[in-house]
Amino acid sequence: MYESFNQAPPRLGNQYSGDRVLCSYLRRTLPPDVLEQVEPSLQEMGRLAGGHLYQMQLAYRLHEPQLTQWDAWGERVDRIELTPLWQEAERLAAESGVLAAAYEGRYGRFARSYQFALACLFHPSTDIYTCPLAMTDGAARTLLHSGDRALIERAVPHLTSCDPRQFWTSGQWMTESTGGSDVGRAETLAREHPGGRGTWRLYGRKWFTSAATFQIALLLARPEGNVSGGRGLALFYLETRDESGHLCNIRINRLKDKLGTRKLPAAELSMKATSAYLVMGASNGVANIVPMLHLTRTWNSVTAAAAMRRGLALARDYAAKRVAFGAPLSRKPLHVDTLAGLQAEMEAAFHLAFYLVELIGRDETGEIEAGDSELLRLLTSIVKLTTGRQAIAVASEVLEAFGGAGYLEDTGLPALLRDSQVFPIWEGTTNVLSLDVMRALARSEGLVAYRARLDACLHSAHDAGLLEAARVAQRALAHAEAWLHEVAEHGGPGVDSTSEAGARRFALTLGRALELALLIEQAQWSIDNEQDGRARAAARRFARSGIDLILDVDPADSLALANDEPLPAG
Ligand code: MFK
Repeated sequence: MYESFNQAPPRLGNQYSGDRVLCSYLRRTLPPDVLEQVEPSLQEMGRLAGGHLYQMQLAYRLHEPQLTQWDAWGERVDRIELTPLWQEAERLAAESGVLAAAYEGRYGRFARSYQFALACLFHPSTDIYTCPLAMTDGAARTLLHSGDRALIERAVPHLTSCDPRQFWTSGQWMTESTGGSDVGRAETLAREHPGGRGTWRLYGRKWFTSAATFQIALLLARPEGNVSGGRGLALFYLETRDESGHLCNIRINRLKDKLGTRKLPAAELSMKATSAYLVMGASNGVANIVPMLHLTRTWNSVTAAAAMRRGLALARDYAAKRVAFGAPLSRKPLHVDTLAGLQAEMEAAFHLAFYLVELIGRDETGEIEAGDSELLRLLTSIVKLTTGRQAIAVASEVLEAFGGAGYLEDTGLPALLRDSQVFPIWEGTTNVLSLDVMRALARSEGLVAYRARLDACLHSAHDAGLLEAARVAQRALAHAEAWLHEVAEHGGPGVDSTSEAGARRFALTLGRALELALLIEQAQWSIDNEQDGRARAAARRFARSGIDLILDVDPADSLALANDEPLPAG
């Protein structure tokens, strides 16, 4: 029988040692003794990510979590069966210390860089098991920040345990059907339990929670009689299950039927007289959950970069082996040009996300200056919104780089795009975070520290091949500052309709300009210390990829276009 041609599929090698960007960044930023100590575990995670875990991902592609609500005899059970890869990831996450690395205090301010390097390797091969890890990290940090000794002693050792039998994950329950963004409209009611020694009873429905594998949750509810809005909400802690593993007065209504992240059992659930404890008082819940949001948004940023990196690793391997029109794609100028643009986006996103991680490391060890604290608050939103948009653009192009194979489910490739679509949506949409940036700037000097950091990166560059790229970053920031000055003059402090309409372009410009500056800093270091020009190539390419996105837009045009309202031609 005639044997037709079969294309060899893309393969992955060790995802740590094969990652020039991550390895070079860690060589630049970690003290050599720290790098020496952490490298074996990064090698091991890289080996698993490119091997066993990736193979499982492909083998169990069709498995999805199953919710069983009733047993055969009519008992409500709400049992979730996880996919085989999630079961494996749960064990591996604990044993390899993807969370514990940030809490065991071994590497001081570098602990966060190590932790997120592990997460970067772990994420693309574990079907978004990083969702419960992000929530758990956020919960541990929020509880530690609360200073509530009883809750800290009860929960934090579990949340940061390396023993899978002791390890707990946390949920984050904020979103209700009244709003995923306007959280202050939440309807969940809290009643103090008379004689209950500080226990409360919660009543309500959470429309979208993180992975329903949690042993605890941090959530928002409104103590009876409190004012409306975010100030009237309070932050609560609850344990979801009793000793025998049954949910306590919580019903899982359904698992959410999502576009992507389908292995992640995100749930809608109802609470009826569910026991909970206040964290940090009976009001200001939105403000009190902010430490959790900051960490989950950081996870979002790092994993967006990691997802881009995975897509590129596959596309690059494929380009080397796929022959079309007489040559491998890796030798075709237009294909090369396309992949080069994607690589530059990914490297930019990586350095921005890891700069945020560095700031967190310094903040948690008390080694941060006041200006950088304000920068950290500002950047959390900027980095999340910038990397989220990049992840979708890169994933979409990666699929196209495979031609028709990128559109076929059994290659495993379409999931890259579906899973990336979530990055700009959950944990704050691009627009909501852009408005957060405007609010933060109205109250703080974050932009001063931002400029100082950008200038420091650019001043480090002396290679002639980087100077034009440095000028692009400078010009973008100058334009952003001028725009901010103009809208402040026009509308006063705070967010008015002009600044609101332009907030997204402004925030993305700040994100992309700092990405470019950080890339230039890395490039200069890599030229000086590794005699490697690839980061410089990334900086030069990224500088030509639309850094300054600020435009003059007529609001009347926007109203006419968005709402199809009449617009006189005169
Ligand atoms: C791999 C990663 C996996 C991730 C998996 C996720 C699965 C889970 C699915 C979800 O749960 S997604 C839902 C996530 N939801 C959000 O992220 C909420 C998005 N909305 C916002 O962020 C709104 O801006 C916000 C809810 C905060 C607005 O609410 P309010 O009630 O209008 O609050 P307001 O007045 O802006 O802020 C209240 C206080 O919090 C203020 O402080 P003060 O009371 O001291 O004045 C604010 O300054 C402070 N605050 C708000 N945002 C802050 C902040 N402080 C610091 N940083 C921020 N970002």
